[in-house]
Amino acid sequence: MSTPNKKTKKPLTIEQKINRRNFISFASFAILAGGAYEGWRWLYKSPKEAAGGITAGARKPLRKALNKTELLFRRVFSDNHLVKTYPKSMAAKHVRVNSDIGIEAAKKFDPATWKLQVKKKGGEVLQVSLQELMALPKTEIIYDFKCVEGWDQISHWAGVKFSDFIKQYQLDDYAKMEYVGMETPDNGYYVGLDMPSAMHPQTLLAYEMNDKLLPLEHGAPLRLIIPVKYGIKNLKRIGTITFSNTRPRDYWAEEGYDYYSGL
Ligand SMILES: Nc1nc2c(c(=O)[nH]1)N[C@H]1C(S)=C(S)[C@@H](COP(=O)(O)O)O[C@H]1N2
Ligand SMILES: [Mo]
Repeated sequence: MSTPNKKTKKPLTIEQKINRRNFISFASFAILAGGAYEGWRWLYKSPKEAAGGITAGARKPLRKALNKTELLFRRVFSDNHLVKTYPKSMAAKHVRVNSDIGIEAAKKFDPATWKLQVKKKGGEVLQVSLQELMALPKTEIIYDFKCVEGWDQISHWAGVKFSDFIKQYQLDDYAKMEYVGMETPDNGYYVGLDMPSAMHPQTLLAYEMNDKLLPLEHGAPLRLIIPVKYGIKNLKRIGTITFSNTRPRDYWAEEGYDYYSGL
């Protein structure tokens, strides 16, 4: 028996094939472009982070992505991943002075009366003099210091490992918290650090540069040297240290820079 209703399918001509392919690629392009545009609009319309927060300026979904990346980096590069070091002969003799927020030359500062203030629980403040710090085991480092503005320089620093300082002053319980905050004595410049980076074996409370006590413009009498981070986190002239489970305030993160600022 024949099936007369069934349509016979003629093979497509070359021209029809080309038209069909053109149509498919245009349609795919239109869908993708539309998707990209909608995605951009979604991001653009999504709320910004609250002003005056710890971080600022980014759209919330972007910050979420940044925070996820940070977590990944913190897991991968935790603890004993060491920053490359160099021989002393390669250290710069003339060390660049970058910026002086919180340590302006015009402000009066007397290193002789300075003491490091460590804020403990219940309002207790541990005060440590430079002489006391210098009596602790000394550690040196020569590494490539990097500023987010694009320059880098091999420089030579010495002081007390932050982790040694924690041990010597029995601050181990504080080091179990998530963050450390450091501020200049005038509170003009301040940084927040995740505890694994602060406790990293190359992080120093430095009082020397090129075998001499720190010059004022490099943060005398004590600065932070944290080689796993960009320059912005290497606070010059530490006045106070705090510990917390929430992010301490951070000068450049408030301006939209990455809070973690890891290398
Ligand atoms: N108190 C204070 N610390 C600071 C800064 C600052 O402006 N004030 N600038 C930071 C930045 S952006 C960099 S790159 C380094 C530069 O350190 P240097 O001047 O010793 O080279 O210090 C960091 N620590
Ligand atoms: Mo910097």
